[in-house]
Amino acid sequence: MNAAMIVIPAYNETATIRAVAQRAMQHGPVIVVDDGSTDDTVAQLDGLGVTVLRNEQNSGKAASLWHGMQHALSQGAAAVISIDGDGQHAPEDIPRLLAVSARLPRAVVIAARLRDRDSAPRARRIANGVADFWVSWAAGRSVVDSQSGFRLYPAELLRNYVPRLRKRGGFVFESEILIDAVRGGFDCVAVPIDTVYHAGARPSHFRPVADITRIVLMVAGKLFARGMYPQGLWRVWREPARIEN
Ligand SMILES: Nc1nc2c(ncn2[C@@H]2O[C@H](COP(=O)(O)OP(=O)(O)O)[C@@H](O)[C@H]2O)c(=O)[nH]1
Ligand SMILES: [Mg+2]
Repeated sequence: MNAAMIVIPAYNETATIRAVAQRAMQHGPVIVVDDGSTDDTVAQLDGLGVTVLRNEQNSGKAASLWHGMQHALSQGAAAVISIDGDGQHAPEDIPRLLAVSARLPRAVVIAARLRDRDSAPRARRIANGVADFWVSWAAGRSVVDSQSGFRLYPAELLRNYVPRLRKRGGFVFESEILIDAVRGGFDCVAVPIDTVYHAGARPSHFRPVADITRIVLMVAGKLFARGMYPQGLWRVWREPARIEN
């Protein structure tokens, strides 16, 4: 198979996973990675015809994503699209990511929550802004919405990538791979999408202070190793982010 495959990490997403998977299936083969859910997330997928991979124990978002990505590569995927299982991303935007990727095959395409940004909680907006600044600096490229879990990764990037997976830093991987991608000669571009925060949704697994601290420490390590990489900061300041529509 030579198409894009869709990976959905899921940890206790009973309420939303079936609809998200069903909508995503309209746009490509779907792999759901159940991360030791203690609810009936897996049962929700019965009869749908999606691939379900399971981690016996909760291993964190990064390990789950990586598991799903490896499976997609083993099936010959040309690209992997990751999308969250909680309904905050619209699978109907997948064709827009694919269209940008067709034009820019060596780019990570981030579905960036640029529309209706004010609907995100203030703490999250601040945390995301901090993460974007540091990730951009270390990448030497303006990255928008570095914390979006909805992206397209070229298979070529993933095939040669050696991730550092940390259980407690489950959200660090998605920042680190952006920096490593740009350093490895890939571009990083954004496609604007809506910001969705449902009233009554389950609480986020992302802890703004703890998770952003982990991300900043990872980035700081990379900057130190590169003599603080002042050219990176200079490039970010000179060149605006690349936003594709
Ligand atoms: N596999 C796995 N997925 C997780 C874990 N924590 C969060 N996720 C998934 O990652 C996505 C984003 O998590 P979420 O809590 O919604 O973070 P937010 O959208 O950034 O506030 C969702 O699809 C979750 O199901 C985890 O420990 N393991
Ligand atoms: Mg979410």
